[in-house]
Amino acid sequence: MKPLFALALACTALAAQQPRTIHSAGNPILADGSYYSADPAPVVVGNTLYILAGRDEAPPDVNDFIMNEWQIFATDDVASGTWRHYPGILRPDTLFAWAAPGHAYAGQIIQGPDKRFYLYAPVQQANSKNRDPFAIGVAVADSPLGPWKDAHPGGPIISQSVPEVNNIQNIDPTQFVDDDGRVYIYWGTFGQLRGMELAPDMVTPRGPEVPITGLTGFFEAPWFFKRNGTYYMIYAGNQAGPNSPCTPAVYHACIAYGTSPSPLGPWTWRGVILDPVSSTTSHPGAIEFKGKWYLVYHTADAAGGGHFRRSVAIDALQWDDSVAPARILKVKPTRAPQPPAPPTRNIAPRAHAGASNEPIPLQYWINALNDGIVRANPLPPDMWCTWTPHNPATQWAQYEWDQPIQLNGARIYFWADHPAGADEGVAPPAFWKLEYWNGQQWLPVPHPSPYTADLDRFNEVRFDTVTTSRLRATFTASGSNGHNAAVAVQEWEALAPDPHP
Ligand code: FUB
Repeated sequence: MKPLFALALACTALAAQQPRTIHSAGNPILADGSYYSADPAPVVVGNTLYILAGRDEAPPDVNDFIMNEWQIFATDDVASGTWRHYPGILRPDTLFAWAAPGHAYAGQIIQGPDKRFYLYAPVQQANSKNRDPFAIGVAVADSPLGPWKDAHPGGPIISQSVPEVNNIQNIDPTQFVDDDGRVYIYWGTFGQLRGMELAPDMVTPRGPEVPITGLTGFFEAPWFFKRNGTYYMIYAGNQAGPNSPCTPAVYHACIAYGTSPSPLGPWTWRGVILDPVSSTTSHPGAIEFKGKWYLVYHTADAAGGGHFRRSVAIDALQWDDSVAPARILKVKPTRAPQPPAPPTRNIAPRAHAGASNEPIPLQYWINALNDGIVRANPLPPDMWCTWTPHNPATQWAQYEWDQPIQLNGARIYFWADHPAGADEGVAPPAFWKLEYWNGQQWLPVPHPSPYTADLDRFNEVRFDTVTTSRLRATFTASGSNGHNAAVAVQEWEALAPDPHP
């Protein structure tokens, strides 16, 4: 496309189409999988709450952010569940003449001192000479629904080369106009958070880029606001560990927050306000609307959802004003009522899972064993795995129930990135066996059917009924000459003789 024509197209800017009405029964707001939504950013205008969101378009078996456009949800009454949905209102390459298509990542709309609306949008710069082409552009409109036009047509206001040279990925912007009219922007990911003052024109950088520290475990997705004179930054954190208040597995994120007495710090970490959600990424926005505070975030909970097929949710956010600064209470995530689960023989979800390789390497998650989820394209926290640079010849995983239960079968869904027989990476085990605890010792399950270790299906073993409170699966690693592959299990079902509700 000729540059002039592209510029004209961008400046024509887009106004939202007629919305469709959504009657939401609860979270996610749009739950039928018809249109996924991620990275919610709320803004209140008069009687309306608008939520800007990206759109996830990745097929179920693709582990990547395929995000070509933004959308808006709007409501005048959160409790009513009635939302107006404006799908596909904006695309990076129609918004900014200098932007490449795709990568419509997490943006935010705020109202400027001139009462106009400014959209800060992380996009990729076409023809960028930077090592990382992500950049933050600004568009302006008289309504959150547009029509939008580039507020800084010369290019992005932030990239790896403007206004300063930096080496971070310049995404996830959040902005704020303070009571004194001063304007601030914060942005960053992969543990790097920057802050900077902007001029009241909302686009001209006014200060140096300041690294923001003190926000324990900061990973990405900052959201900045002020309440009763205190500055709050909520964000996706990923300090991981078995005893971490944030997340057991490094791929997951909690939403944590910190406070500061001034816009650019110093920041004090204050705690976790949302436990890890069903998608590996978590992304917050907080806002007061009609006297109530809300947290918006995304999950993988919609029909057909996944880590790259996320959907926006909204829940009440509550404050403890008895302390100073006021504390944000932990948000209780809610879901639309679900149909009752059908009776099942699988009683593994009632067990506590343990393994020989505890503490489990932080990229994996022991609770993936019995979470009932098998994904077409799992990420590390979707499985329990034994991988280390030097894999031992045997490892085990174990279930323990509070009460004795009866079992007569088990099913395991393995994951591998190397074929059977490999002596490196993750491969199906050469052999595995089941044992149960009889109160004194481990005994082989009686009369087991043949053990298999195929991929892409459950491997089921049937055995004579035992009464026990512990079941153990021991895996003999694939390998040769003292070199072993690791074992990974996405799901391990423990089967009772009869289905239970
Ligand atoms: O949607 C793409 C990325 O995922 C966002 O930039 C991050 O905050 C995470 O939500």
